[in-house]
Amino acid sequence: MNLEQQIFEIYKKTVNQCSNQEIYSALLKIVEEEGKKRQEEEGKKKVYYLSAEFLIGKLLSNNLINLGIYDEVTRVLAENGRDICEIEEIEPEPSLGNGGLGRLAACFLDSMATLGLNGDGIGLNYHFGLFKQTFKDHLQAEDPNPWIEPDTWLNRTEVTYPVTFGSLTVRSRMYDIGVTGYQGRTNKLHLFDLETIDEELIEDGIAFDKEAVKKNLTLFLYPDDSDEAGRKLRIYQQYFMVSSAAQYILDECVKKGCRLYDLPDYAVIQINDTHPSMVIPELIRLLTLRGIPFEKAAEIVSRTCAYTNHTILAEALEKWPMEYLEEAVPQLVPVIEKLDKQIRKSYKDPAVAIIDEKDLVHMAHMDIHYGFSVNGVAYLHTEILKKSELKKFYDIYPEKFSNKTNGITFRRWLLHCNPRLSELIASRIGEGYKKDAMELEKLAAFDDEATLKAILDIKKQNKTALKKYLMSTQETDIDENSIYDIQIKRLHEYKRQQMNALYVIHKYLEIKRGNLPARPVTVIFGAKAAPAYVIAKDIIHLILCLQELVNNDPQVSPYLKVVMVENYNVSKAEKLIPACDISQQISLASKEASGTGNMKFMLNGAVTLGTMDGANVEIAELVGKDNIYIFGESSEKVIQHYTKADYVAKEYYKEDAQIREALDFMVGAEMTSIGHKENLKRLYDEILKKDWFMTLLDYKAYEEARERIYRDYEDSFAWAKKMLVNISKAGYFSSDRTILEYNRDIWKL
Ligand code: 26Q
Repeated sequence: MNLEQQIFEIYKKTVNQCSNQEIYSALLKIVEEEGKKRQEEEGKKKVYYLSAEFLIGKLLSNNLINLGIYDEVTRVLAENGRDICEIEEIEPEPSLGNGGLGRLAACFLDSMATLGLNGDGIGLNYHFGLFKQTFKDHLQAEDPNPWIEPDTWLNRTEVTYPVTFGSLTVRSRMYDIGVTGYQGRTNKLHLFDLETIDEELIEDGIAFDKEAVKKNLTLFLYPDDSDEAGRKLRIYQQYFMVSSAAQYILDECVKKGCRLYDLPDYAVIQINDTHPSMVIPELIRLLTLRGIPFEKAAEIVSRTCAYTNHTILAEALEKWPMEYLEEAVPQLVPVIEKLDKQIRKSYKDPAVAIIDEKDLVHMAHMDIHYGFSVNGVAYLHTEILKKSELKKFYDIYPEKFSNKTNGITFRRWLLHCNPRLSELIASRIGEGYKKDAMELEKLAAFDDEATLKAILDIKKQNKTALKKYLMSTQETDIDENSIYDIQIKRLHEYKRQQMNALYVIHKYLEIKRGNLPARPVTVIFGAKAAPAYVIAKDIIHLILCLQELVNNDPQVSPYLKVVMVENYNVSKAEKLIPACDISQQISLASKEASGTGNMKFMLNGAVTLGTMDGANVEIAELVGKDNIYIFGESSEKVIQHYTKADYVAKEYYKEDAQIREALDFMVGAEMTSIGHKENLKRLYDEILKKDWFMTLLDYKAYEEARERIYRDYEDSFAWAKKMLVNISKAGYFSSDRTILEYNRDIWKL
């Protein structure tokens, strides 16, 4: 590949005569061409990763890295006085996911292609990704987030299908994005779009007519489910996705010579949480239409589908009223009823039925009965599924259950986002770790002064880069000599950003009293709240008020700063993570299925302050207790509190003066003069009177652990050793390992 020559062929001018947009456009074409050369022969069997979300992030640099041409492109651009970063800025970020589950799907696609596995993703081509977040009057506001432009990674295909909703039939069209593995093959992400989509439907902000199904199906990443119209639209979207997917999969298999009876030899469908679960009845329906008897069809589909569970939060487990299904997808109703009848015949316990007494369809139950595999996403999560949440199913089908601890792609989350660290690692242990992440273990031996100093140095450079970035993007000045203490993730009460904020209040008051920290601290948050999630939005309000109070107090701001990053997304994560000293992973034990941010931080040399929850448990096991700061009640204790219903937040408030002081401060004069009394008081009441996610239960232990980690940070070589251990033990969390396990135990390609 000669970039200069290719650019000349396209534009008849030299690189330095081109605009950034022209260079971006040319690189897009070059990547597509190079990628196509790696489209390998299709094997007989293929995995179809079905997901309502693929949070792929920007693709340019990642693709250049995976194709092995990043360095060359960067060099040629530099020779022409251009910076690859400026070109990267042009690409809009496709935010086709909400958070962890969508990002995991993207990492998995990268690993499948890297490992040379025949595996495609199938999802929806949302015209607007997750809303763009802005802050107005210390509150979150939401704006549409378009990403499809004339220069795009999307390729329109000629594949189209009819999708029927009762008396309405619409047409779907497939768009493809190439997925290029690192020194691997090119697979595809198929995104189905509605042919009759109408962007004019959008009203103020992110509002739109939710009933105009014929025009809106793929307009937005699924909207909040706070009202009936929204929930129904979600069913329409899901069925649109799975019906298109099922037709495509059957077509593709038949083309390869598959007799439909042999479907499981040609296809394995991984169902990413319950959002695509209707693929099961839809496939059964399609097979019966092609002449296969119902029972046989159900059996074929059961050997083709596998289900991944990503949550044990009751409110996230999808249960659809039969009435909605009758309206949206009447053709599936008799199928689901027959499946339910079969199950009720075999198992008397109504708790494992598909349709419950309230006429709600339990999507997960259908997946477990009519799929051949069920997996959780971290050791602890899978254990909780087996022992409590899905115990009744585990008793019936122990052989179906397994754990697949999540992972992250090291191409994006190390090579791309932290080139300085990747280079240092390569200088010590060679390039092998890029393909075999477990080789990172070799790094542990390099605890010499020069290496430790280099690790600290790189962290400092990344912190300075973040400082500049925050200065230029949101005019916030932070101190690169302070500790960067970061919590970035979706806003949810179980993730307990409110606990972090309470600590900030405590620290603020301590500094006011003259108890100054040994070193300044910068507390950074990034989080979007679901538009209809009132308390989550109140927590954002609290943080924004604290940001204003703390940063503008000349007595405090030299020692403590609060930064709420606006519109936190994948691109911002790539800048924040390499600069982080302390990674906050403080969910209430038992609630975070895995977490994947925790893995990204450790890989980039941050030390975790966290609870024994999700994959933190495995991180702790790997790095040992000296290299992680664990606090808080265990998942067993927490589950016990729920069972006995014996947790009373107010008791902690009554018994502890510090908790009382911090909580009361939330609604005191300083805060209410900045923010809205109504929001602050609502949050105050929520924590004091309900606190469903037990903030106050762990608060004291949290504060103690946080003081301890700050103290330990001061011994910089001891700290650098902790960083080194974290990096060298991160290999286990490569999504390559996760995907190899999926393939070994479930897909068997
Ligand atoms: C359900 C019903 C109605 C509307 C929306 C939803 C809904 C939407 C998104 C339910 C769940 C999600 C997303 C869940 C998610 O991201 N889970 C995360 O998955 C990660 C990857 O496995 C884990 O690391 C995280 O712990 C888990 O929270």
